[in-house]
Amino acid sequence: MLELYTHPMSPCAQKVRLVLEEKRLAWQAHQMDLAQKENLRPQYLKLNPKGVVPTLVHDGVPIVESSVICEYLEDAFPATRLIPSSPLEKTRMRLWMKHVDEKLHAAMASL
Ligand SMILES: N[C@@H](CCC(=O)N[C@@H](CS)C(=O)NCC(=O)O)C(=O)O
Repeated sequence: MLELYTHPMSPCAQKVRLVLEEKRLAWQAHQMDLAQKENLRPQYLKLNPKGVVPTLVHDGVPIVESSVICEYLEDAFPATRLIPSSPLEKTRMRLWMKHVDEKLHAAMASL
């Protein structure tokens, strides 16, 4: 069972939702109310000590950090491959991941 703690405006969570959908996996969403600081409640901090979304819970085991979650999904569900096999293409994919983590996410936070 795959559960995702998410928020509609979170680019990090959106990245994981895209991977789940591209791989056509069944998953359950837990919409977090960030405005009400639901992410800082002790129950959620047990899953994600930084108190941020997304958090993926796979068969009861929490996995944090959006890029790490995406790579986990690729390893755990290899039937639909999203990471290219060519070393050069893989490098380009990693640069895009880095760009989202370091630039896009920061820009969205400013907005
Ligand atoms: N490096 C983390 C960043 C996660 C992050 O900062 N998430 C934001 C939403 S995009 C969040 O939950 N912020 C908490 C808040 O706004 O209170 C990841 O990629 O998962």
